[in-house]
Amino acid sequence: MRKFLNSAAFLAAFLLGTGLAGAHGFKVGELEIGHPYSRAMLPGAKVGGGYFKIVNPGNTDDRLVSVSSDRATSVQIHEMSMDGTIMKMRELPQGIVVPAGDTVELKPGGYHLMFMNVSQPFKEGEMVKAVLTFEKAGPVEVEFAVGPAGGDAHAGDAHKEHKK
Ligand SMILES: [Cu+2]
Repeated sequence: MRKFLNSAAFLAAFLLGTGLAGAHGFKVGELEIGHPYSRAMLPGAKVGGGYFKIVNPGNTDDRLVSVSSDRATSVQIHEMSMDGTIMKMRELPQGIVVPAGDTVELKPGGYHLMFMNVSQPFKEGEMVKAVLTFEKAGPVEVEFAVGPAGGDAHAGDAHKEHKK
């Protein structure tokens, strides 16, 4: 089953990856994972972010429960939000619910993944593999397209607290 899912994801990546730069997607069960991407990490940086869209056209809620990657010792699911003027980050141990008929977006400033203790910093232009596991739809291997080092809060101060 896992093997089938992986090859299906690979095929989807191949078919969709040949279009517009970065416009790639993956499917698992009824869920569609749109354009996973990350940013190039600065030398010495230990954490990398991960972003994508999850579309759930089905009739049942699902939940992103865990993520793993051989590029990181662990991958955490985080939420970033403004508390007044202070940017706050917290890990979501329960993951992220993807309601039936809805779309959830992981993006800078909101929900995101954190690749922890990355030993080989992500470089622009490479693809970083990770496995997303959903409560109902199961696991799916996806690839994060690494773009330029961004000026968003991820690359900078907001993530210093993650390095402890
Ligand atoms: Cu974070």
